[in-house]
Amino acid sequence: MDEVVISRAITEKFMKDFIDSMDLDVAIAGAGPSGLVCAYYLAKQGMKVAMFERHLRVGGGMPGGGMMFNRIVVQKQAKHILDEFGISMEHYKDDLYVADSLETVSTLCSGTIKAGVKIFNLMQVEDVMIRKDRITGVVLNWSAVSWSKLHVDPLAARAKVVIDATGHDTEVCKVVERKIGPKLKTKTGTVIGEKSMWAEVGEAEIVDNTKEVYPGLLVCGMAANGVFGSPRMGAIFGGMLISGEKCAELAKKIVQNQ
Ligand code: 48H
Repeated sequence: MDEVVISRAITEKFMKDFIDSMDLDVAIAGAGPSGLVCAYYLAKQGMKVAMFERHLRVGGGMPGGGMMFNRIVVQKQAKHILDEFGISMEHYKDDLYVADSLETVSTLCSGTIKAGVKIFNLMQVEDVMIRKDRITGVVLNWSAVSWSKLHVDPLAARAKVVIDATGHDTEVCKVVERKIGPKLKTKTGTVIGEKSMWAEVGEAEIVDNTKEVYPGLLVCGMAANGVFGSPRMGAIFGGMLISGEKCAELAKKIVQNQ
């Protein structure tokens, strides 16, 4: 057992995947539940997809369940997505089911990677590339660079479609707004910002809000409600899963029409 062989194995295999991910069909910023579901459905349909996640672990806000009680609620309309991954759930009441948030995140992550998606953790999207009024890729850096407040220039990956799945922060949309002004396809042209908690409305509107917000840039999950100014919904996750599924459909059509 040679430590240098182990080191070479890790470096070579990582670099191969990273270099290969510099030309993508779809780049996804954020590996929370909506992004993972979106990536999975895209990869299942033959798209070349990579995800860039700022934190050490994937899953975004899901592992914490509701106020650190690690269970999530999912409504019947999203049950088929948990079934697709083989995630267990228990019927609670009416059209509501309860699942273990850790089982859900780990199974979504495993299914997504097995479907062919490359996930790069500890890497963040800090900017985008724009050509002729279209988003054409993501600008990447190690999260540790910004955490340590270092000045280190980034690298880039080209993508036919970029998806902002950064959750409450709506980071990719905010960077686009900052760089080109109020040109997003929202009422104001800007990121409107999420409204206070109202589960029923938040869950209903998230599906409509999942769409192209600028040529080549789609928004899914909590970021969709943040960008278009809809309410948050607390620890019900069906909307996130359905938004990811819808976003995959939209992204696939855009890739195929290019
Ligand atoms: C790379 C980034 C960057 C960046 C952020 O927050 P998430 O879990 O997002 P969703 O939309 O899949 O799920 C939302 C859900 O977890 C939630 O918060 C709900 C339902 N809230 C309701 C309420 O009322 O509060 O995941 C987003 C991920 C995170 O892992 C971030 O670390 C990551 O995106 N991220 N990754 N580059 N610039 N910004």
